[in-house]
Amino acid sequence: MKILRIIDANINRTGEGLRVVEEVARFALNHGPLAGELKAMRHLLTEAAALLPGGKVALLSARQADEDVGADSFAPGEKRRGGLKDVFLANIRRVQEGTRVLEEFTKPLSQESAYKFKELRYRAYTLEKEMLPLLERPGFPGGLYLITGSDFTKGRPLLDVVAKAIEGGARVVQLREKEASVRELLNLGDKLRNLTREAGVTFIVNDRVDLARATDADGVHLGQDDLPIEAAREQLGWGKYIGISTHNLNQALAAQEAGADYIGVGPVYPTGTKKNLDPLVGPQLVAQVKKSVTIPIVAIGGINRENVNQVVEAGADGIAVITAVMGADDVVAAARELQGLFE
Ligand code: TZP
Ligand code: MG
Repeated sequence: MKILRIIDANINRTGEGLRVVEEVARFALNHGPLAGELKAMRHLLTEAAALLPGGKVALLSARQADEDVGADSFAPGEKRRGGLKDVFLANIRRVQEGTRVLEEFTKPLSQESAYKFKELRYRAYTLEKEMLPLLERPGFPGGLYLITGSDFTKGRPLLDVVAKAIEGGARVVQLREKEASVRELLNLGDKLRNLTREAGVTFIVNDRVDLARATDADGVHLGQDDLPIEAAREQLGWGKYIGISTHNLNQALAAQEAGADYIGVGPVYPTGTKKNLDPLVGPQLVAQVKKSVTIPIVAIGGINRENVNQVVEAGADGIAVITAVMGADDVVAAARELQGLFE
């Protein structure tokens, strides 16, 4: 009876911890895959409990919550829980401790059940490792997102132009040089990494996860035919940003579901800088996607000072441009004007 009481209390503790962490994953991080894993863990907890002799009924009859001598005592720090991260840590800890207690006390009653509690504990460790970096890093920055393009600088050195764009307020810089070799990209990437790091600007590598890792970029930007988000995530972990280009609502929804940190939506307008351009989507798709996803959306394709207001009105959180900044006569002023729309 005493053992059943311990088991009952710890099933509750574990289930409540899982539920709190699930709410963080779902509503604070908008994170489909992690929320799904937490839901699956709650089911496993229920399954493990049902395997115990007497099942739920026996556990309930052992419950004496009103006589719990520990009910009024707060653990140190319990009243001073700060942000989401603290809530997360306290509750994932609760799950780990609860499942350890369950494993120990159910062993003599049901090996099978004890084994499931053990599995849950290990899944809680993995989850902690994956979810913590997400709570520690800020959300993807909105505003001006500059994409490099050495051919569009009007003959000026690329690094000078990028430095000027940063001076004008660009929040993100993406390395994208379609004609360059991997060795050239690595070289340029290292330089851009230094420049952006010093300025506190986010650095993203286009297409290639290996280069994102090699340059210690903040993330990667994928196309629909590149490595899938899940595979890129395996390589980069949750501490890095993964963005993906989308050209319709279904792709946008799938990207969010797969755990993308932001999505590109486009091409909004005609552009001369991309070969094999997908069909134009107009600001309409930006507005439609904005209504349907919660992750940041970055509009792309032919955006300039004349049409930018339309995409801002459509709800874009950021704008990704090549020509409007790389090719501007006054790069600082061009960047300042575009970034100014988001401040
Ligand atoms: N993807 C869709 S359009 C585009 C890319 C990379 C190019 C955007 O360049 P610009 O000069 O801002 O139109
Ligand atoms: Mg690409």
